[in-house]
Amino acid sequence: MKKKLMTMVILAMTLATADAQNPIVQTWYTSDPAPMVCGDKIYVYTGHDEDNADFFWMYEWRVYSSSDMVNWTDHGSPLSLRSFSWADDRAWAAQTIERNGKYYWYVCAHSKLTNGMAIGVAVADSPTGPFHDALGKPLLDNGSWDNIDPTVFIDEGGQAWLFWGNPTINYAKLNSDMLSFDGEVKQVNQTIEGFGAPNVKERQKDVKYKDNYTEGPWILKRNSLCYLLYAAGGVPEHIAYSTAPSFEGPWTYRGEIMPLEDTKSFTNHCGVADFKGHSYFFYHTGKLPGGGGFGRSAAVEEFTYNPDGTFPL
Ligand code: FUB
Repeated sequence: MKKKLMTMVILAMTLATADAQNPIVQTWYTSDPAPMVCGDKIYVYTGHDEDNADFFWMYEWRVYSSSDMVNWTDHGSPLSLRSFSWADDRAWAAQTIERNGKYYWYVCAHSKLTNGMAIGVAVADSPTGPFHDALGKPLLDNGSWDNIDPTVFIDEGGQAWLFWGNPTINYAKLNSDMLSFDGEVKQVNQTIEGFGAPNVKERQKDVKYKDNYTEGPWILKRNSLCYLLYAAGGVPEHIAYSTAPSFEGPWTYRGEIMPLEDTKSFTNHCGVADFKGHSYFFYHTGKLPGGGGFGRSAAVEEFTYNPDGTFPL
């Protein structure tokens, strides 16, 4: 976040959560944090970077919860590559959502069926599991390497939306079973107005665009406004966002939420949640001792939306 906001946020954190520390978990590397509020707790679903890794060789996902944003309970790893018979590598970014008392954990992993990245979904009766592969096969597996970083949101009409992709932005409506698509998978047309740069294939080498979508989308809807937050700028990544009147667009580029800073990680990945009357922005850094670009850890800052719904700059 920009300096002014950081100062404000640090002050707010000092006043509101005097003992909060970043990274929020200091015993494991916890990448790609995805918050979910359930009852009086906030859960954070993360990836798990291996110690001393030289790539994103990742094998499991983990869950943490808190009642006060200060103390975090480790619920272990209720989901791993072993949970998916079709997956053999790269347990990358994921997100969990509740519907009708069931918890759906959308993941991406390397598919041994197609040798691409695929999206799968696990289900449980509790936010901490046990989770199992809900379909026994991927939800989407077409051999593409773009199928990473699923993000999910259920709007006020009960429509569930799934977005994902690097460097394309793809989306589909989910049926109310949360296990199948309602209609076809669509691709967002990236434009300068919508995302700071056109679709990758249309970008010109000599042009300096004001921004560009890279990966790690996070969708939400608040006061009738749809938000798409994302890692941007290639590597190193910062976090930017776009808004639209509907998840089908048209999208308007809104600028950076978390500009580049020395996070010691060349990737970033965000998630946002409102919890007990406060808004929180989750991201990851490589700042845990021994960490770095392949040893990332979840962190969080409190923020306040501007009156018009934009993020503070
Ligand atoms: O954690 C592996 C990959 O790194 C994620 O899928 C991306 O969003 C980036 O954070």
